[in-house]
Amino acid sequence: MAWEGIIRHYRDYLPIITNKTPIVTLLEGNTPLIRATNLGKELGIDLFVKFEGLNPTGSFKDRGMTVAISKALEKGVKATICASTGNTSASAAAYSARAGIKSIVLIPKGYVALGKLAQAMIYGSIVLEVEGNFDDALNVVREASEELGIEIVNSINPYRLEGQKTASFEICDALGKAPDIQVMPVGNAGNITAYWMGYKQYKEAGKINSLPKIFGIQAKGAAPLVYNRVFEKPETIATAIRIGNPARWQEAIKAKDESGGKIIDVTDEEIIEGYKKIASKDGIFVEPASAASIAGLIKLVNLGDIPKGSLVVAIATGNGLKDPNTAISNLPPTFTVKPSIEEVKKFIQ
Ligand code: AN7
Repeated sequence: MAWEGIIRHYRDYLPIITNKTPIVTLLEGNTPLIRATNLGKELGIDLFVKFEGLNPTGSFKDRGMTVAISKALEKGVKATICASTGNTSASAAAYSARAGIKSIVLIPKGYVALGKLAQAMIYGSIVLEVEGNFDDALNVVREASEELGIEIVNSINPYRLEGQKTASFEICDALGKAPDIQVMPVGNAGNITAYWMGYKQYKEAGKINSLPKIFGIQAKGAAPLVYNRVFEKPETIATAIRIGNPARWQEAIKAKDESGGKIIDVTDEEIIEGYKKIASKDGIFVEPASAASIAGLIKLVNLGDIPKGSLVVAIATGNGLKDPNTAISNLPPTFTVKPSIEEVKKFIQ
């Protein structure tokens, strides 16, 4: 049967969806779980990458947005609002457009990848660039949503998590069991919360017998969960996770503790190394925040936190094409040649 999107496919696990819920979908989900043979071999583990960058707007946010916008439409909401480092705004804009609902997005001025900004604009959102960071924008959005009665579609909206948990179902369905270990980037901490909810629900339903250890990765300049303090001025090349005061703080700590995992940080240099490595070794182009997964994975293997031979899933949350500037500015320049075979030969050994 053709794929119908995460709501229809996992309807039995989404009790919040009723017969009255109008389903707003772009056929999100069903993303590939790619065996990263080359990097896995180098690290001595059985490594899979869940490529969430292949969702309709290029990130995992679409899973949560299909549910949040469907429920908003059911309620008769006229407008949605969100703060975003870029991917949430792209997804909110697309799904709101499809539902015929107005969307307003607040993004930190100068710190959103080009592709994401273009998305919010073309889907027809009102795009407000805030002179401040994500945390400042989220504070305004919370106030505006309350005062103006506009539906907030950040991951403090519980419907978002309901949709996002379906990624853990897909991983278990593809593997026929739960992985030993999952590694994922953490920003506002909605996704780690959602995955843990999903794994626990699948175990209760008897679909899996074990639960994975969850390892969350933050950028060193934006690592509130690692150092247990708010970062007033978060800074990292991975702008998607440039967040200093995550909304789902306690839930993220709970997911880590209950699963027996850890939350660690990686430097921007390590992120760029992981970014180049997963693309050049296994052909998977992810955005910098997602490369934090890879950087964290390498670090955890070196620290001995991931035993050799483990079945590991790294979550690649967003598509590399969203942020071409970061790729180009961190790679050696290309060569310009005359259109002659002699010139071309000079570059081929
Ligand atoms: C590619 O778009 O917060 O820990 O406003 O875009 O659930 O926040 C994005 C977050 C990881 C972190 N990878 O997930 C937003 C936003 C990518 C992301 C995260 C984000 P959360």
